[in-house]
Amino acid sequence: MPPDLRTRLGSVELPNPILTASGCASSGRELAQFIDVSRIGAIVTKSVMLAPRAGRPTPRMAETAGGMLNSIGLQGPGIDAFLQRDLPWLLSRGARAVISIAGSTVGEFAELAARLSDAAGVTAIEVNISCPNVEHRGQVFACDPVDAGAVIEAVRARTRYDVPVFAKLSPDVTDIVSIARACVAAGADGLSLINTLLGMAIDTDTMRPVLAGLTGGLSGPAIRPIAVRCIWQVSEALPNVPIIGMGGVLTGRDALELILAGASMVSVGTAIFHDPSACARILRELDEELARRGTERVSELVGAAHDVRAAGRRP
Ligand code: RRO
Repeated sequence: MPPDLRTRLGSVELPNPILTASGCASSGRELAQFIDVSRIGAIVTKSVMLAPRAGRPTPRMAETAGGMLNSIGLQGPGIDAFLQRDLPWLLSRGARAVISIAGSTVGEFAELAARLSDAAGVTAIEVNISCPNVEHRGQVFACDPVDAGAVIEAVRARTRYDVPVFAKLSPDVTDIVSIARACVAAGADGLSLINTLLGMAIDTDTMRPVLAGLTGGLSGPAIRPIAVRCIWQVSEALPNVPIIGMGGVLTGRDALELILAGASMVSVGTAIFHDPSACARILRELDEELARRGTERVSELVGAAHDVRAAGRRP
């Protein structure tokens, strides 16, 4: 028997745990020439805002050792065009659609949630709280437990009861568990861990910052140990809260590492840029990893690395 890859995204069941990571496959259309978008667990869209946005000036991507920096600046079509064009396309292809939303006020997040709740076919909402809060001196929502909780409470209140709400957290905090707890207390059905880390690169020939936006989000294999640590810490503190793990997953083995840390789903992001069929390949590789180990269900391995401590094999 092949391993059972079904997994739960809150109240919703997905056929397998491999998702795209927000921002790395737009709304899924670009991937359709490489993979069958209905075969992976879900497409997680680029964060949608209320209004269309051009994003930051270029250059806004840069390669780094073991990863890349981006400062896209929330480029996107806005919710109206998304609902008219992108969501229907995803549904017409049989894909499950997890919609990432971003706002600069609590009210904007709530309005986006309400607009999505009126639309059919939304599998879940991922709330990207790694945006500056214009009502709070531009401090990033995800870096403050009160601000983070306020967004999640507002989104949960405006989202249909049967649509799970996941909060996507930033690793750029002293204590990610306190932010996770605040989001869950505010009604998050699950957590997405982790967004990129703030980084910067300087061109030593021009002696100027590489990115026009100066700083950017670091992603790729360089950050995988940080993702594993964050997933581990949150899963240890909140073992019953579903986690979508992401951060530098390039192979099925990498996906398994995040699962063992406590993720029940794994998003693939930066890998897509050099291998557009990475999600399908990683799904196949994960299946092979489980089959080789004789694992019947992927759900058995979610957080399994924590059992090492319980068995007393580690302090
Ligand atoms: O658009 C971006 O520049 C961006 C976003 Br919203 C995010 O959440 N993470 C990231 O690395 N880039």
